[in-house]
Amino acid sequence: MSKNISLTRYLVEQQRVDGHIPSQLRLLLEVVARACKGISQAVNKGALGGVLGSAGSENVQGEVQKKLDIIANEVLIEANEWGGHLAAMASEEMDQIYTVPNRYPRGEYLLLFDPLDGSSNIDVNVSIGTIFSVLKMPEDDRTVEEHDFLQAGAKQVAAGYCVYGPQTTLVLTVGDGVAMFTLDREQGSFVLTQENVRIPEDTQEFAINMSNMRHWDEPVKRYVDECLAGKDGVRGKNFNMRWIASMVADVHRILTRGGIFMYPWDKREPNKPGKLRLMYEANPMSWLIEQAGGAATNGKQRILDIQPTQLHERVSVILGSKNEVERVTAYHAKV
Ligand code: P6P
Repeated sequence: MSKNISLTRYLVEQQRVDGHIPSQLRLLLEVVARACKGISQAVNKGALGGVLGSAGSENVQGEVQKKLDIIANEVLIEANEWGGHLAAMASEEMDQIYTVPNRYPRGEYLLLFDPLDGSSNIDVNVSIGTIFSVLKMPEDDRTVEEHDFLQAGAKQVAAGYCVYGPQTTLVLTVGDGVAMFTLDREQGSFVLTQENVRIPEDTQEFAINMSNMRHWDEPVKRYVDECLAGKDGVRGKNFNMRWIASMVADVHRILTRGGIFMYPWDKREPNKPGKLRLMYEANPMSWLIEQAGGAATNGKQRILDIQPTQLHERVSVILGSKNEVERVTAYHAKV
């Protein structure tokens, strides 16, 4: 890989050479990346910036908002509302959609994001991240409404995340594979550090919150029990377990070295299909995983085929190394 290909150059080449993305989408992705740099700065300041701790409010999910949740949300809104590439935005931190104010030109894209996923890890200095998904506005001559966002994940035109860890790394797909860009703080720019990311089809590493074991459905219990049985069991090999409780960090590990991530439906709240949100967590992560040769289902169907009915709906998530996801999904089919 030639040295120092910036995100800008990568996107220009995706636009000019490969014709994968129109200029408006390139501009949108550059603005999102710039916003992530700003969020990274705020996250890195931590206690020095007075940004840790709770904001004393709750989001639409009924979750306590951290100060950085709100800061990250504001950074993304302010960075994206004036550029003319968006019609509206939707965020985990906002109950309603945010339509671009009339004082700004309106574009043809819809941007959805979880501005700071894993925020329970903020105060303990564990990796967190921003997840984003881009859809096209179905029509371009009327007021945007919430139902315009309710498109299956397969309709995404771009998706990615920025993980704020030992490095700040932007991971992106526009449908032409997955590329990773590491923030060069001296240059202040994202530099291409990996492209054509591929996930091994097999793995010996699973990620799930084991404290919920007694609440899982049988297929998940069977899969995890077989992993725990190791080489003496039906799998004939030992498994390792990881759970960072930050989806961005767990998915980044899987994109980097393989693995399976599961946040399945469980009996704690039987009326909820899962904990994670479909539109701005599961869909963008599932597209990245599939673009890297992995698979992503809700146990019964491909996540990207799910037709959403609500903006903040939740979903059961099983994603990662293809053969492992197919195994867990097959166990569900036998129920
Ligand atoms: P638990 C973070 O709050 C999050 O939405 C995901 O990033 C993460 O995978 C999951 O929830 C962790 O949930 O129940 O293990 O704390």
